[in-house]
Amino acid sequence: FTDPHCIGGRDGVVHLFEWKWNDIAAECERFLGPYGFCAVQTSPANENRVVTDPNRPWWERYQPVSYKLQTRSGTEAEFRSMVQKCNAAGVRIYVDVVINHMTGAGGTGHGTGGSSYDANALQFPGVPFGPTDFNDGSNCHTGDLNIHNYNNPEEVRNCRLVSLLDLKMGKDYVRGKVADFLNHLIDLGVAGFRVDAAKHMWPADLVALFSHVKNLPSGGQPFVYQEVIDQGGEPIKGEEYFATGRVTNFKFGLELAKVFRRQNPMKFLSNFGVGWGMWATDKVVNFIDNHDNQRGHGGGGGVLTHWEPRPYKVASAFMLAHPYGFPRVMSSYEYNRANNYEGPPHNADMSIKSVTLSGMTCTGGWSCEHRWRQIYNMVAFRNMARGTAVNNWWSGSDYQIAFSRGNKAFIALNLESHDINTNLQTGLPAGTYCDVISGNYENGHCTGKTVTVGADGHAHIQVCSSCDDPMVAIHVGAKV
Ligand code: AAO
Repeated sequence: FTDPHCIGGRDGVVHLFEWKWNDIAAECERFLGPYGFCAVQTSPANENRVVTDPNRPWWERYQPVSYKLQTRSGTEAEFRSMVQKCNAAGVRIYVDVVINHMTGAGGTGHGTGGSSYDANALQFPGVPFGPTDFNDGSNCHTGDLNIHNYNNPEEVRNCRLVSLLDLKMGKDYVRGKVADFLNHLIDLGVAGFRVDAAKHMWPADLVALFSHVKNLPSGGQPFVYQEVIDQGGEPIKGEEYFATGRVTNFKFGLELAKVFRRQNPMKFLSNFGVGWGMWATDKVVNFIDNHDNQRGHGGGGGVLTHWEPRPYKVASAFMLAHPYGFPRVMSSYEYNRANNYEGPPHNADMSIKSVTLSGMTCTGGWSCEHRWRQIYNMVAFRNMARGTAVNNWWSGSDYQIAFSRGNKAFIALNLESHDINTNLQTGLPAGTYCDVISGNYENGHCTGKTVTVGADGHAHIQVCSSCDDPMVAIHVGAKV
């Protein structure tokens, strides 16, 4: 479950949060394939509750009504076509699967696919699930059936997360319905799953569930990364979930936010990864921010986001330059930060707006961090450096570092108030390289600065201190 099934030496996934399937298909063909992204994480694909108060918040998609593939992102036919087009472009699809629960308690209504639900009577005829398919007072002892105490693992797994009706994953019938859903996605060509709220399910139940999930048509188990918020300080540990895949590494973004906000010296990154008390490289999915913590949900606060572009780009470049773990790039939309429930850019009828482009950048309220040059060029850097270690580590002062990835790539980062202006070992073969932070490498030419590496691998490295992007990055795929 830990193999991301990347095609052709790619590495890393972009979360196209709330994008429509047709837009993702187009993005795979016109951008993600050509620019070397391994995969897309989609928003939940199955039918969810239509929430009207507040009006169509992003979080309605975390309240399943059935496993029909019909949401504001599109129909099953559109989903199928997206997966086919992305696979053909060499880009894998991982789906965010919400399998711990159904809707919030209370109320009746319908879902995005037209199925009815009755959250008072615990009836979800679109699956169907009924009252005996949910945890209740027999194994959740909090009185109101909600989770209050994260220090009690039984409560976290048997009671309701923010009142969401908690499925009895210990029951064969429930596991069967969920396995059918996951197998259907695999039949459509999906290569992996982000398992929402995995912390709220028993690890043994997930083992039992995934024993019913088929292998990919191309061979091997699907890629599975489980959302377990473990920042230390609670009894539930991420490593309890390694039997069924990787775990989302929430320490990663918090630690890098401290470093790139100059609260912890960058030079200490020399042993970043396992040396910082984080899990093994093949057990983690890393990210600077996610759709929750960028807006204060799910352990929010503290992380860097696109709202702070300068340190965010530096942190993202470091994540992509460093070999530790499997990276996830967040691709956001703009929202009123006082209303963190705001859904994606939408039309008057509340349907999601298509992503629009102006040159390389997105318009119409879509932030598209993955189309920022400093980020997509570092995806290419990472692909080129694949399989190499950190070498030639250098730190000039607390907030100036540089390192190479074997003899394939080299990066220097500067958060001091004075420039880096020195001769450094890059590890690279002699030649002139394009700095992919300040420009693009196009048809053998560089639109930005260049760096000349001598026969001994040394180069004069200058990294500005007061500029927008205080870094320089070169790799063997961009030699002029
Ligand atoms: C909505 C409404 C609710 C309503 C509910 C039902 O907002 O008021 O009761 O509907 O009607 C999303 C939204 C929710 C939304 C939900 C359903 O975020 O607001 O509820 O959809 O529409 C926990 C879980 C984690 C979860 C996270 C949000 O463990 O799994 O809460 N994330 C996922 C998704 C998320 C989604 C769901 C799950 C549900 O990514 O988008 O919810 O499908 C501690 C615990 C964490 C816990 C947080 C909760 O974190 O450790 O496990 O996350 O608390 O805040 C420090 C600590 C850190 C701690 C944190 C607390 O940082 O180090 O450990 O403080 O802030």
